[in-house]
Amino acid sequence: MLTKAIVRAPGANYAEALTTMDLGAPNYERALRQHVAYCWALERSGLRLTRLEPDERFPDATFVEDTALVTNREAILARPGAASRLGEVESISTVLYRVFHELHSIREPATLDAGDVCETEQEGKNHFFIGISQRTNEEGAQQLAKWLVSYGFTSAFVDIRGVKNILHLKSGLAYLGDNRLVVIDSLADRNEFRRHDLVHVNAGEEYAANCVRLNDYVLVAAGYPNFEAQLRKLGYQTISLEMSEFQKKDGGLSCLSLRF
Ligand code: CIR
Repeated sequence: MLTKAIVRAPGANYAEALTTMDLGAPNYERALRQHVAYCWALERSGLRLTRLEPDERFPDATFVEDTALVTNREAILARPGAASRLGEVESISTVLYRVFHELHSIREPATLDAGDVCETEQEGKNHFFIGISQRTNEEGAQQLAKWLVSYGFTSAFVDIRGVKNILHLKSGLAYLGDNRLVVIDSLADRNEFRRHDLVHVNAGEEYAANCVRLNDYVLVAAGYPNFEAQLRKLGYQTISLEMSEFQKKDGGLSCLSLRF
């Protein structure tokens, strides 16, 4: 059961956030409205929110997920692979210190964006897929795996450097619970996922793969009716949310919160 989330609304200079997309400049007012709806969905799913102030020193700071990995034992501070995002970790650590006695950190020369980490279960135990990407290097994946072992968890690496159109592992992968992994076609044949039941995302709906299971609900991006219908058929209650202004900056539903 998830009970808490940390969120941060985008700042006025959100348009300066990093992107690999060619979808135009975000509309700030619309981004704020979409963020309000997102927060409402988290609350409806039973989470109590810690809302951080927008931070204009870091135009990407609304994507709080990348700054830390929070597990049900301990939290690990990430070390973002984009230099402009490194400073985002400090304010998140202040909040997490209030909850966890001890925080571990990914250390230089390692880099790790927590958007590259997908928590699942395997044989009843916490199991983590760690993406090696443009943002997370091998050293980062290895440092994280060591911390996870020390908590009694297992992990596997998934190299996504050759996969087009995804920034992070979770841009193309999500865990629904019930041993089910949502996966885009270009990741579906990875050996690492063989023990899971795969829910395939249709071609053209890849953005929808970044969905978030929260207690009794699954948050999905609006505009992907086939995928949403597929989830409903599997018995999930969905909440669909407009995400256009975050998609313009490579962001998805999971990126906008840290949930625990
Ligand atoms: C970035 O390039 O870092 C941000 N514009 C997007 C981060 C998305 N985060 C995520 O997928 N966890």
